[in-house]
Amino acid sequence: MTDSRAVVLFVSDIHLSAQQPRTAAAFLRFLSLVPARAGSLTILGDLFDSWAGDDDLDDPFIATVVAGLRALASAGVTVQLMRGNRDFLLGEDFARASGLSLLEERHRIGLPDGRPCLLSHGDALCTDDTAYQAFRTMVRDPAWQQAFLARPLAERKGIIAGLRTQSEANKQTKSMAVMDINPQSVARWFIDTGTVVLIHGHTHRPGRNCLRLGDLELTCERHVLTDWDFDGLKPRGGGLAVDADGIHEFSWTEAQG
Ligand code: LP5
Ligand code: MN
Repeated sequence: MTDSRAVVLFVSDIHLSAQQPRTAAAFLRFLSLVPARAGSLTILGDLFDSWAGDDDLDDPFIATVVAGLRALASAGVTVQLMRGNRDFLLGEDFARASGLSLLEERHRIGLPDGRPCLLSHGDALCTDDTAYQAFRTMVRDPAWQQAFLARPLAERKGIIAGLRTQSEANKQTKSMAVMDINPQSVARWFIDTGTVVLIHGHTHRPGRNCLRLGDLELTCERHVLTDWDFDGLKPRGGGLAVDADGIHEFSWTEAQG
């Protein structure tokens, strides 16, 4: 049997917000049980439904999440977090308060079974969604972020609420194919980084896909993480547990413990 400390867990797209209390409760319960099951937890983006800036750390809901993460670090679990398209403004103050380290987009690791693996939120691979990519380029610019963060917190939250509504409306007009990752972009990343496994979230289409890189006669694996939602009609949550035996999907239920 694998030593639980050797297990690495991956989750993403929990979309935590005070307006989704069941999802938050299920995720906090999950966090409290991680120390008994794994030595490390990596969150691949969109932990929060949106993030207006680290000056929101006093918010009572956010403080509860920070305390849940901090307890993991105190129990000796290594916690890492990559920013997603909803919470790319998460910064060092949040990381320090939560006892975790922030990962850059396209983070390369060695899996416990020895294979080189790339971690990503996944939105950067949706290259057919040109409207989103233009928006992404704008908001990932450090000067733009500095100017945005200089606005009052309440004003930022208002802008983000408007954008969320707009984003949901935009998605009704885009095809599923446009909003999925582009296979050529994935192949490019595998070649550029010398990896053979990719783990990402964002698309909310969990599963394992194989990609054959013809020139290299190599089959690469892409694993997509599920999103979490215990407030809607289709309760769901989970992720991947990786150990020396390989990559295993796990699902989480509200009653689990
Ligand atoms: O998030 P989701 O799943 O709904 O859809 C994403 C893409 N949308 C987004 C936008 C976020 O949902 C909005 C919240 C982000 C919080 C950011 C914090 C601070 C930034 C504030 C910026 C003003 O990521 C969606 C994709 C979908 O994934 C699938 O991949 O399609 O993309 C869009 O909907 C973007 C549109 O296509 C383009 C929008 C252009 C709007 C420009 C307004 C600029 C306003 C500037 C104000 C200062
Ligand atoms: Mn996302």
